[in-house]
Amino acid sequence: MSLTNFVERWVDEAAGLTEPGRVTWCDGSKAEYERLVDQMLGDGTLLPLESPAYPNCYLHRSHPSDVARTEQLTYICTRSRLDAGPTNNWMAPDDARRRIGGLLHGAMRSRTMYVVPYLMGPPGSAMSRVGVMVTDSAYVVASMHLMTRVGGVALSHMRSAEDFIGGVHSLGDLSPERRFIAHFPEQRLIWSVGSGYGGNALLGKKCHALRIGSWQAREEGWLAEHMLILGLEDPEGRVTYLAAAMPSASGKTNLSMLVSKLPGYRVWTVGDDIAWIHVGDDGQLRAINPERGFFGVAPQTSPATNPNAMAMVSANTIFTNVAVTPSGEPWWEGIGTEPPAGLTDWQGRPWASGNGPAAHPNARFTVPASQCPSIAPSWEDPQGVPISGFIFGSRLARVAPLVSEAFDWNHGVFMGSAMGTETTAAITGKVGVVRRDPMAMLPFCGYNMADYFAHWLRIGTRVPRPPRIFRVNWFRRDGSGRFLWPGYGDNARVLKWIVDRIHGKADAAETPIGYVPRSNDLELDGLDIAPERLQAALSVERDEWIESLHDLGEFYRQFGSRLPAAIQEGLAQTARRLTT
Ligand code: GTP
Ligand code: SPV
Ligand code: MN
Repeated sequence: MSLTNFVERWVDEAAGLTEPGRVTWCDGSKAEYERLVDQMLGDGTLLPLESPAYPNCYLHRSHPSDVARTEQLTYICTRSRLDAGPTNNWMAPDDARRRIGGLLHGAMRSRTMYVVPYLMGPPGSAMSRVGVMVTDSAYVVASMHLMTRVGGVALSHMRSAEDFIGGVHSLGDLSPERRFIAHFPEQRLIWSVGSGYGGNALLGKKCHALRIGSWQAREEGWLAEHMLILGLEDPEGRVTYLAAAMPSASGKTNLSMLVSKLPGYRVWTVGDDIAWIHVGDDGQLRAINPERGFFGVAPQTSPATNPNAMAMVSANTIFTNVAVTPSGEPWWEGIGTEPPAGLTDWQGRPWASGNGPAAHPNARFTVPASQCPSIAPSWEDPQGVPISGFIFGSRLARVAPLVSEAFDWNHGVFMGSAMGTETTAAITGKVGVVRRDPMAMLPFCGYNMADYFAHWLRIGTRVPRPPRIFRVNWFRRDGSGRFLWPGYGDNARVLKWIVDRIHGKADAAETPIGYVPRSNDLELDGLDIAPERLQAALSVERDEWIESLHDLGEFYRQFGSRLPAAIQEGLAQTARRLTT
């Protein structure tokens, strides 16, 4: 049987379950994208943005209850509950097949089922992987066109008949009551019903590239991470590549394409959300971006905070849940202009001050990565780019300093595992609640997080000179709630310190939590910041840290004996350093 026959048989099974009126195979062509857009303009799924400043740009308004990822409805369905671990929702595969199968059964009656073969990763890369998803949403198909490589290119990268992840997606009735995002890593299968929202519905992204991907990565000895990839070019023209994990809506897109406020430094973008990282033959870690587009947060994106993003979303972009001006331009809070008279909000209502935000706080843009002015020449290199440093960043008003460096690999893995963060609008639920989010993977690790820590520790033993590991926090605040650090383009100053540490050129103070720069270890030329504010951003407060370790101990306890000794030891050592 040929490779495609096997895919066809799987698609037939999906059709047997969902009973579509029609089946359409997608080829990923421009003509196909245009047909989908025309059809969606016809049925109101997309609205045109009439402004000539935004050619080929469209607005999609989602169902008002379908605006973000729903972690409480996201499941890992493994035979053994322990393999999903205590931080994931778990459902037995048979139960899932019954409950979710019931919702998918006949879900596409009289609708079109689109078959979308997609490639995650650059063509020609041994690190790239194939998925085949079926969906009854034209918006999902068009978004997959922008975010992945769709069509024959996918099927031609299958290494064997069963070398693909299957995904079944249906909008269902969009009710959160009948919504599930289920992963069957043992069957290489994803079932998603009841949501059209990005991370729930574009199955190549979080479901495949992170949850199933992390499972495969552990089996095959690589890493699938919620990380941006960037190259920092220094004044000598040397480019140093870094990968940075940060929780949802916490600065990856911004950092990956920042325009440096430091003369002579330049950031090159390889990816903004996901990194697949392999140990190369030369013992060096090499990373690819499995995606080919950006699904980025719109609010607070402006010519001042992220000029590259503003430039890239001015054509061929699908906006979701933004507001729209009377002249047909997208608008959101923090875009840099006052809300114009006659603004229409994200739900299509006339906006008035006092009505809440005009754009949904998790409004997004979907755009081809190739349109980013800072896209790295190496971004589709089949060999990936060499990674010299890892950054773990989160959103914390207190405790974590602007930047610190781990003492060594194991200490860095401990540091990542200990990360806490304030929740954001990228997930439904309460915003601003501090929770543990190890390596920004809490919602995305497809297996037991304790085993994930062990996997990270093991990777460190396989590379002769493991990358340095850093922790950043752009979000520390003063007593009145103002950010201490200006962030955005000034984060280049922190990147410079990180890269200088890697190349042995920058100084730091040794503290109980790692190496932390003193004010004069950072390049501050041209920065207008009060010395005491910078001091506060860099400070390590013993009492705050000791308090945070209690909570961390609680978090670790749920893993029982599966928690690696080196992680427990990291906690014990930090406590000792803080109290002596
Ligand atoms: P996902 O796509 O959800 O994974 O998010 P992301 O990590 O790519 O987040 P993104 O870069 O889009 O950041 C979203 C939010 O963080 C926006 O509100 C930004 O304005 C804010 N943000 C990003 N960088 C900084 C910074 O350096 N300082 C401050 N204060 N806010 C920042
Ligand atoms: C995130 O929430 O981390 C995102 C957006 O990158 S989504 O793809 O919707 O998950
Ligand atoms: Mn993300």
